[in-house]
Amino acid sequence: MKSLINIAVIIALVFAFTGCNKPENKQVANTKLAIIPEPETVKLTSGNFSINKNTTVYCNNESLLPVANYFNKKVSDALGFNLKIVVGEGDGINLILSDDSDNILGNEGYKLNVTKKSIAIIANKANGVFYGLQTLRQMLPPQIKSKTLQFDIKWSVPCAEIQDRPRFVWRGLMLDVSRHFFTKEEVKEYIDQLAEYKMNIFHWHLTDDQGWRIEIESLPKLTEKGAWRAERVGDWWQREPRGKDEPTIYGGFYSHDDIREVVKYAQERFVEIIPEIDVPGHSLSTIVAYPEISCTHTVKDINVGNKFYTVDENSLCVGNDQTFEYLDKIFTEIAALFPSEYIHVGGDECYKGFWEKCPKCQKRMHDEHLENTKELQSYFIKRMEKLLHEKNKKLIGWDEILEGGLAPNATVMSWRGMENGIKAAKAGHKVIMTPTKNCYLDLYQGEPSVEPATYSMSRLSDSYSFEPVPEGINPKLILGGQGNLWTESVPNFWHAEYMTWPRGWALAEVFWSPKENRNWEDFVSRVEKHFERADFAKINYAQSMYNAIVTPVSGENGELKIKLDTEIKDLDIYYTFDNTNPYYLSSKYESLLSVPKNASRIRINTYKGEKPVGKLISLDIGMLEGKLKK
Ligand code: TNX
Repeated sequence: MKSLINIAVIIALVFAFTGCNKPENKQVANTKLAIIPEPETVKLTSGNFSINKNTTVYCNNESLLPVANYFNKKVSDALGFNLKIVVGEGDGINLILSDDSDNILGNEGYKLNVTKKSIAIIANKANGVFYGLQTLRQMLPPQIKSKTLQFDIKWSVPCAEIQDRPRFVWRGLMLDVSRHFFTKEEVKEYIDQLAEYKMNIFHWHLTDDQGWRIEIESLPKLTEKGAWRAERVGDWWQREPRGKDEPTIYGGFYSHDDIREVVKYAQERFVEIIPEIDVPGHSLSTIVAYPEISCTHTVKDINVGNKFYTVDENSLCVGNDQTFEYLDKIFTEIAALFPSEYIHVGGDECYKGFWEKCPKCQKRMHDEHLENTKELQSYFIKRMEKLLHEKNKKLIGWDEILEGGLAPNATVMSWRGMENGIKAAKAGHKVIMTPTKNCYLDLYQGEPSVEPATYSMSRLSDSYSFEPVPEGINPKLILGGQGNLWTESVPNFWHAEYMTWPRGWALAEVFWSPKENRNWEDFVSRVEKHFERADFAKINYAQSMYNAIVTPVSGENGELKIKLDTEIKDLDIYYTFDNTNPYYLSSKYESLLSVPKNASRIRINTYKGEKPVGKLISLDIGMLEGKLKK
């Protein structure tokens, strides 16, 4: 008995000395700091470091001056003064490139130590220091974007020890600038926003059927004709094609100087830009400019969002050698403008119907012993890979590039689920996972009746629960993942922000944080704090996670029953069938609802206590009954 007591005493002492009995684990500590993406380890210590007019940023190496300036620019508007920035070290904010590379931190990791006297951010590379500064910014009060001084704020940082590094090397967001055009300034703003959440890849979808957005000096018609279409609003695919004499006034493109400016801006934020030129399908804008590289040579209009697929030709002619001459010109300029290791060549959703009837394509198939048009697409992609290789670039394509045989060194972006990514990885190829269900930022993020029109559903919880590495697959082949914002239904920048955040924050955490640190409820609590930060920063976001989830279900006799739910916890749902708006004194949802006789609508809202937090949802009972029958 005595020896048992001794053992218990020894265990208690060991725990006391190692700090294992501290109530504050890293999860709790970060719930307080609310950093997104969640760092690998966080320990809060006592006290604060205060920033004032005398605070100096010390760089131990001149190469860190740009990141110090970036940090100053971000916080000085809010502070109302500039931080002094010098090379050296002292009591202040120290940015430190470590002499001997720390293997644990790698290329992008950092350590952040905040004491009452000073702050130290230590990393092997400037990237890591940049990410440490992003964490530091999130430990400060929200910073307003504009010269409005935040007088009554205490600019202090809680003392803490953080060690952090990313899980994946590819942490991306894609923006489609073809369906709707986004200005150079907007693109820069988007890049700035993603870098704040430690994302490092901006995939720039530059061409599609609805517009060619990058100047190609050797083929000027691509932007003279391909960048402009008739102006339209309204639901995508329901729009009227351009009228006979209608002017093509909607659009725009980036000049070479614009591109260089954006590339530099991204580099300053450690973001690599992956340009995408979508070929051989999705190429209507190319064909509008140069009909001679299509199969039928018919002159066409840029698509305005009307139905055209399979009717109007939008694939390049693969039988025509001129197509490859043009592509060589295009990719020579692209390769010179973008320093990235990879170039994305699209390859998705290529309609092959015109190839079937084209004598040149048929001859190519005969000469190259290709059995079908899938193999013709594969021939095209393999030729593109060689063409890019000559320009010292590697090829990425959407997962359709697997069809008909994958090019030997291609990297695959898996979008139609994970299966094609798995197939490619099993064949030894590198993969970026971006399945629609989890990563498509153009989909609904909550109850469709209160969201702008789009299709299908990908909620915040779908983004957050995404796991890029499938079981049994070598994790080294999964470079990471990315969120994709297709913009058919995104006509302006504030709506692009609305669609991106907070789902993009969830993806940022999936791609950066250790898998075992992920916790949905904790994430939601941090998202709420980031909503507030975004308000200060004038960044739009969606609060769809507060809206009720409505599901029609079939009762015992096939009658309509209504199930209500919420995506996040601690919300009460109130509803009415009497054509009044719900209030916290209305009926509270407890279990499956039966529809009262003659009820024509159900109205629903969510509350936190007595405060409405969701959007008022009003649904026609007949419509819900109709859904049940489908
Ligand atoms: C599929 S994903 C596409 C895009 C559309 C998107 C809409 C992919 C490679 N192709 O062209 O914009 O769906 O969600």
